[in-house]
Amino acid sequence: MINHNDTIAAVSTPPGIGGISVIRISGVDCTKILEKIFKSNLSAKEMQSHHIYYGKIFDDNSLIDEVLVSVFKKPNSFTGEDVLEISCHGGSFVTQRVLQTILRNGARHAEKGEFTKRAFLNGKIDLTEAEAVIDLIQASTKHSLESALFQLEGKLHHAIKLILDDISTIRSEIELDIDFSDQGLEHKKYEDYLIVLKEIKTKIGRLISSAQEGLILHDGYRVVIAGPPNAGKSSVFNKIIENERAIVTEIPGTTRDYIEEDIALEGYLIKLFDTAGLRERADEIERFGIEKAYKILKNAHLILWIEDCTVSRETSIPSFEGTKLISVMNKSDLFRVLREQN
Ligand SMILES: Nc1nc2c(ncn2[C@@H]2O[C@H](COP(=O)(O)OP(=O)(O)OP(=O)(O)O)[C@@H](O)[C@H]2O)c(=O)[nH]1
Ligand SMILES: [Mg+2]
Repeated sequence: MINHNDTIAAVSTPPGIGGISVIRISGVDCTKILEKIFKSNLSAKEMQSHHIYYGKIFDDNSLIDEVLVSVFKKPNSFTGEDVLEISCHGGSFVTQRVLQTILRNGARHAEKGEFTKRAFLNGKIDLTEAEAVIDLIQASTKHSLESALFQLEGKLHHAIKLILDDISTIRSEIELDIDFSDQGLEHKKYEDYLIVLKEIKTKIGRLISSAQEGLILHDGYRVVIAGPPNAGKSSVFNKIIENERAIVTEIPGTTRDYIEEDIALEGYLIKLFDTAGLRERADEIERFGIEKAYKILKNAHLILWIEDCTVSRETSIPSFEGTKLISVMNKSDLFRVLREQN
């Protein structure tokens, strides 16, 4: 279990060679740790919230780096706890040495998303914002990033709140009507309530369909390459990902288990699958692969159905409701050769 009374630290800038790296520390021991490792004009206790201090980080007596420390005292910080942000010189060696010094002097390495979790637990951000910040940290493509930012701005939260307000208003009106029904007061007609309720239902429907789009942005668009054995599925897969990831041979039934690769296409995350060739007669191992292929196909957004155009179709094309399908006739070069021979 995570202990929220301790002090956590982590590098909060992306890895790599940058000009500056920022290490964030949050928790009760911020001042104590700073006293031990940081030398400046003022002592750590004298430093004020929302001020930046120049000084040097020492590990015992050896100088590691000249840094700037931003101080945020609780509750006016991102996590709601005492927070320090140490800007040190970029480059992973120096940054890691500063971080190791902080960890040796009383902090624990933060788990992924733990600063955000603390901010949520201390009431600094709501749950949708917390999820969005974690998505933002992990966003792998431009569109996922935009979707995370959209959520972060609280638009989802706002849309849900408006619907809840509508429901609460109509509920009070109905309750009032019931309570004072015997007093001859004018009240809304049944049909009027129905109109408002239908509007609420439409708004909820719109939110649900936008969630589907959000899911694709978040988890990726699932494109599954399928078709009969030896049609050239793995060749197409390798071509798309520009890597010889899947084994290609002239033996039908080469691909047994499915293979998955993530690619970015115009900012969208695409999850591309290569699957075992589908056929009736198959050995036991191949049959396992075919079963798995059908499971993957059921959850596909798009099926790329690959066939060898020189052989007649034996396997029927699977169809799943809501799944798009593009049929590809492969080995067209062989077809040309055959035509020329005849
Ligand atoms: N001439 C020609 N050969 C191709 C083409 N595409 C694939 N091949 C060959 O067809 C054979 C089968 O290709 P794969 O990509 O392994 O086919 P697959 O559909 O993944 O096969 P399984 O995994 O066994 O189901 C290999 O020898 C490929 O080199 C093509 O467009 N033209
Ligand atoms: Mg294959």
